[in-house]
Amino acid sequence: QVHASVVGAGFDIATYLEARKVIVEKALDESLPVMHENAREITESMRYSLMAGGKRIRPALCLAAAELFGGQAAIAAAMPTAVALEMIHTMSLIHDDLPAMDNDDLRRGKPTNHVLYGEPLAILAGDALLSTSFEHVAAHTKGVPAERVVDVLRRLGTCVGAVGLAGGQAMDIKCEADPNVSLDDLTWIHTHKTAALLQASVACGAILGGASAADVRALETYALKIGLAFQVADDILDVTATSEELGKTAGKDLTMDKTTYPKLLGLEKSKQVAEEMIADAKRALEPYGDKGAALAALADFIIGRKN
Ligand code: GRG
Repeated sequence: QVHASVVGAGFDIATYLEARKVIVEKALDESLPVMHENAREITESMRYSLMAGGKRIRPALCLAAAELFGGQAAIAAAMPTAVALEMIHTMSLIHDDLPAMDNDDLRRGKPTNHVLYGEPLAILAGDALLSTSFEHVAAHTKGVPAERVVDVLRRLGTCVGAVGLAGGQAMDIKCEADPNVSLDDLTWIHTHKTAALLQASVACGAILGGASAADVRALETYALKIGLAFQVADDILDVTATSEELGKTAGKDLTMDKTTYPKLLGLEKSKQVAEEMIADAKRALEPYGDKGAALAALADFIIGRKN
């Protein structure tokens, strides 16, 4: 039903995301002024990764959730949080690319932060982006009751911590090359490493738009499912992209030690699981009818994306 209403309304997700990207990138660009000459290099390093492209999915989720409950007016109220979410995401990517973690030289087709600025500055730029995210919400959120802003700050903190991004990454590292990783372990990693920030994105947007606690929970269910689907789709893409390149049936993830959904369930079953997760996500939006169109379209986009 929700899906049909999106299509029926001629909702074009690419146009929608591009329009959101424009207003989000303007806010991101304004969020990091050079505050002191001695801080020029670290600020440039932060800005380099923050402005290096990306789909801006987390801000889009946050703004869509805010608009669902608070209308157009809520977009301005949620923008500082949308910026903060992208700062947190960027921090996680900078740290994920470090030699101590994934040791990647390229991100979004560009040199990674530590390749350009050196490892010490990349670590510090990540730390500074994380702390600036909280500062940005506290300093710039306008027209929202203080207890809602505190709730947002608490949720941002939780989603980065030991039962969020950091914990998910720690478990991922622990499970790397472990041949006995279970589907439950994998789901725990995906839930914390990926879904937690997506859940915080919609929950914070909803809270800033004036949503009730029950509405926030419904949107968290939606975001958990799209986060899990996102990760399964990613694993599938890894396999299929490599298969096409190599002209073989088995891709790199099926031959590597790392446990993935396709490795545990096979490609077809994994595709089915991802589709079921997206259906579950959209089911959580059913109470909102046409108003949930943007979030429903974002769910489809996540599983259908090609990059
Ligand atoms: C330092 C406190 C602290 C935490 C960081 C490194 C780390 C701990 C966590 C890693 C988190 C991570 C890299 C998760 C993967 C998330 C993911 C799905 C990234 C891809 O997101 P997209 O597709 O990327 O939205 P773009 O490029 O579009 O922004």
